[in-house]
Amino acid sequence: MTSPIRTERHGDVLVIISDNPPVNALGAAVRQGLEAAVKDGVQDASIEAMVIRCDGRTFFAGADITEFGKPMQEPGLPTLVDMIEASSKPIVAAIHGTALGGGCEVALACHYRVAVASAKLGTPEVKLGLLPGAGGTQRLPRIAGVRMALEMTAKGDPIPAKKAVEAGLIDKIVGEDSLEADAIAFAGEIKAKRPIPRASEREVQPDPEAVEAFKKENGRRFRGFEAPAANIACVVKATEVPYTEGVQFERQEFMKLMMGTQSAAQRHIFFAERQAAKIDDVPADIQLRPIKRVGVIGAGTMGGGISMNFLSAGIPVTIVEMAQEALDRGAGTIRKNYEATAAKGRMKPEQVEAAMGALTPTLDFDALAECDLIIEAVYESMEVKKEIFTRLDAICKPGAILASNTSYLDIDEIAASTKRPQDVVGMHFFSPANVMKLLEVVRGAKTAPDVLATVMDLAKKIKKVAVVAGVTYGFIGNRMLMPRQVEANKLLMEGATPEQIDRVHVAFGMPMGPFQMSDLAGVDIGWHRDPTRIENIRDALAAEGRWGQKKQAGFYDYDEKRQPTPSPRVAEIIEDFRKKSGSTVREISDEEIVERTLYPMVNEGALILEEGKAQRASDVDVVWIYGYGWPVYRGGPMFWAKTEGYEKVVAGLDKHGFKVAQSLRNGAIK
Ligand code: T1G
Repeated sequence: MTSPIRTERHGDVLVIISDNPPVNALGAAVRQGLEAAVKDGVQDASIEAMVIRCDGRTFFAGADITEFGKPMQEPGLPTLVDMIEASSKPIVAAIHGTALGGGCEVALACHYRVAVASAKLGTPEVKLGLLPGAGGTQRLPRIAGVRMALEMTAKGDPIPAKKAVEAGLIDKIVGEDSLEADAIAFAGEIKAKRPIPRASEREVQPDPEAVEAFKKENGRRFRGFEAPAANIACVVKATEVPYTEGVQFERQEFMKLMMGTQSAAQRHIFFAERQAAKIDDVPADIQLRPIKRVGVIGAGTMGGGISMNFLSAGIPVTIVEMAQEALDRGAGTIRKNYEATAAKGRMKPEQVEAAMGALTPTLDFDALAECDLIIEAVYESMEVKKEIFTRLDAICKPGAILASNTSYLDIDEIAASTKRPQDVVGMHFFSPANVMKLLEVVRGAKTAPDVLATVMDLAKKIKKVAVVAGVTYGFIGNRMLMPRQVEANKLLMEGATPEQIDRVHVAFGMPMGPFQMSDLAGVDIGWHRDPTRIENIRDALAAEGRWGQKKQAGFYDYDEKRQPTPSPRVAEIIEDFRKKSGSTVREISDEEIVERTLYPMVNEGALILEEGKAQRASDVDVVWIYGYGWPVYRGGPMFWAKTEGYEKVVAGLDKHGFKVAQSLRNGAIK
């Protein structure tokens, strides 16, 4: 097998090139090739300096994650980077694309780094529940200081080349089209310079204030995660001991995380997210339909958020409303949201104007005739949606894709109201639609493969994580949410309180529990609006105007900062209902709450898979991570059930009389 590493001589400079698509992951063959090439360069008397660069779209994007958990082939990355740094001849890293994780560590072990302006450097290992395990936590603070090292390791977001220069991580920005030539020239300039700068030999001053400030600032963000604290501990260790001791500590911490369930869960989600984009029975190279203009029906919260996704991606949008006032309000909210983003420095004013310039608000429904994709985002009424799709069928051009943003309703029934059901699909965005990453793409019985593939591809362009769902009430996410809400309400009747149930979910790692979520979404969502008809606790709250945060009262009372406090009035209402329904009130354990609110979700996930309403279990996990805030370090409901143990989950469900999905009982979830 040919090595992914080759070398080229340019005078007395040896250029070492990696060509390991798609992202030059530092797999065994790459490591072995690099080791051999550097050794040759050191031994070859005619070589004065070396350059390491990569072909393809990026410099090394890290260790090869697919090798994790398998027997490690020598040289390991820590050995390789130390060998590179120890070279008696200077080595220049020539960086383009994203130098991430082990790739960044290889660059830090090189004696100099040049990069194109569009390049990025990062140590995202923490997003895999890990830490930079090849000297990164020891070299970064020595070069860029404690604060920058904490930012890069414990948060894991890459930094642009310009910022890397300011931090001392990059020595020179070179031409986008002349990376190799400029790197060779740079090597020529430094080849004779001595001593050769080795990051591991540099001192780094302790900065306890910065460490404490960093921990304080990010406490909420790191809640529940093990890896950030380990990253911080390694960076602090770098300020206390010499490099050789520091890397031993780093290795220990790395192995602890690698063996843990959190990293296994986060690595699972890394690949699950990429797998979700693949449609099993549709060829990857299917011809996609061109989407040059998008139409959105409804300028409410969802319609506005949906439009922003396309405007931000440079795709013009025609947004339609029934009344001028609603149209102005909708367009106004879009502008306000963009201006708020610009005020935070995350957008330039000219970008705001460009996005708003691409928006065409209109009362004229027929203006949608020129759109390639139309997304209906009106309130949940099958009758209204069928009327809209019938009208779209009459005016839209052949090949236009007709999509509904329904959260629950039957896409096949909506499609049947047109003569082109093959062009109809569900695009279920999550609120706020311009922020939430998840997009459930609902495949109807007649949805054409190229329609599905086009929408899945478009999702990437608007920076969404798309998952294919079949037609079933509530699709994947909401269908699994329903048994949780039902059980949560039953538990209230039997003795639990909203605070207890929510506390268990927050302790589990959810951003909030079922009742806090209900208050955020609106207790009145789906309410029959008849205050005299009180059939459950939610009716009683809604009848009293306790519609949630927007009314500063729901299952909780809220202060002006929207901080929830347990409500004596709600406790009265619950007590009243228990009496009326003759419920036996008893002590409810936290464990029972997990068994009755989370296990049924897993069970529903298994049923969804058995019915073919989701392609794979990992898709279900992606839905809950990106749509409902399920803690990524638990890998999603289906992955969690596996780590929990299917037998334990089945036993818990049996104990409470649930009908268990056969595949779950057999432990055969795919
Ligand atoms: N290892 C193996 N495969 C990888 C990979 C990696 N590091 N990175 C990407 N791939 C695959 C990916 O699964 C997909 O495969 C294809 O490449 C394209 O990726 C010791 C321990 C680089 C920003 O965390 O963030 O180094 O689906 O679809 O959107 O300290 O990939 O096509 O079959 O994501 O253009 C640290 C992970 C590793 C970076 C490109 N590095 N990668 O994004 O393409 S741990 C990372 C990314 C480490 C050391 C430690 C992104 C990207 P397939 P893609 P993209």
